[in-house]
Amino acid sequence: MSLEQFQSELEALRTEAADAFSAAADAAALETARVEFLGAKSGRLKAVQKQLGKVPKEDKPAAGKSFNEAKGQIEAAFAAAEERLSSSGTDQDDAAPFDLTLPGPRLPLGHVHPLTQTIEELKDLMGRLGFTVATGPEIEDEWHNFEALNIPASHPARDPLENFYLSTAGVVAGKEGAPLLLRSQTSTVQIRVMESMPPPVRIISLGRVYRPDTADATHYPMFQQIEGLLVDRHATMADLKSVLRLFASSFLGGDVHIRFRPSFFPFTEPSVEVDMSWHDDQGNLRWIEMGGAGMVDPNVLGAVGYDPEEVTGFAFGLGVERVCARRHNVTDIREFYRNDVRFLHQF
Ligand code: FA5
Repeated sequence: MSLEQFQSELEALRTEAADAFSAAADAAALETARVEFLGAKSGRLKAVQKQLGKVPKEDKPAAGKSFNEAKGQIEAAFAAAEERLSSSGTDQDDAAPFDLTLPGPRLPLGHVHPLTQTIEELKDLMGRLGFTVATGPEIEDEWHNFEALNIPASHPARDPLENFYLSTAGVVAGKEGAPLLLRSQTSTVQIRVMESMPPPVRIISLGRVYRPDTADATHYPMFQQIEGLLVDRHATMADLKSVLRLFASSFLGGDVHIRFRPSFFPFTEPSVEVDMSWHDDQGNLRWIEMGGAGMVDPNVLGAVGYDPEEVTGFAFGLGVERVCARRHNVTDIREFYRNDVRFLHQF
C-alpha cells in the first residue's frame, strides 16, 4: 500500500467518524459510533492502523505521523459530541428515574488541622499533669502585654515596629485612650489569671499571638503559643525542667532531646531558652528553639498582688507550630498556613 493510499483511507475514516459522532442523537447512539470507530479490538481506526505495516519502509515515519493526527482528530470529535450531549441533557432524559432509596454518594470526610490536633493533644497531656486551661483576649492593653510582665515603657520589646498596635484606643482601668495591640505573647494570660485568683495556680493557655516577623521556615507573623504557669509555695526550677522534659518525651518522643540555655526574659529570673534536637538530611544533630521559660520574677508576683516571700512560680511559653513541625518532621512552618489539602491530608 502506498503512502497516498494510506493517507486517503485515513482521511475518509476521519470524515466518516466526525459525521457519525455529530449525528449521534443520544448517548446510546454515540456509544455505538464510538465502538465502530474507536473500539479497542475491532474498531475501524484499529483496522487502518494495521495497514501501517504494509506501507513501504521509507514512508513509515510520514504514515505514522498522519495516523496520529487523524487519531487525535477523531478522538477530539468524539469528546466534542460527548460534551454536546451531556450539556444538552439529552441523555438525562433517557436515564432511569432517580431512585430515592439508593444510598447517596459518600462525602469526603473532613480533617482536623494538624495545629488543632497538636493543641488538643497538648491540652490533654498537660491536663494529666494537673494544668487547667485558661484563656485571654487577643486584643490586649499595655498593662497585660508589657507593664505587669516587668517590661517598662523604655524596653525595646515595646517598640511600635515590633508590635501590631491598633489605631483604635481602649479604656483600661478607667483610663481612656489607652493604646491597644494584638498580643505578642500568651504571657498576658499569666497576669490575667493571677489577677483573678489567689495562689496556688496551675494553668496552661493556648492561643494566637502576633508579631511583625518576616515569614520564613521557623517564623510566621501570626503564630500560636502554649503558655504554662505554676505558682505555689515550693515551686522550683527543677519542677520546671521536669515538666518540660516530660512534655518533650510524651509529645515529641524519646528520640527528641531538649536542652536549656541561660537567657533573659523581663518576667522570669532566672530565664532559659529551651531547644529541641533534630537531625538534618546528612544525619547531623541540630537544635531548634521551641520556647522560653523561667522562674516567675518576684516583681511580676508583686504586680498581681501575690507575696513573693510566700510563693514562687515557674512559667514557660512554647511555639506550637515549632513543636508540631518537629513532631511530624515538617521543615517549614509556613506549610501549616498554606492550606494545601494535599499537605494537610497527611496528618
Ligand atoms: C516569649 O514569647 C515568652 N513569652 C516565652 C516565655 C513564657 C518565657 C514564660 C518565660 C516564661 P519568645 O519570644 O522567645 O518568648 O517566643 C517563644 C517561642 O515562640 C519561640 O521559642 C518560638 O518557638 C516561638 N516563636 C517566636 N516567634 C515566632 C514566630 N514569628 N513564628 C513562629 N513561632 C515563633
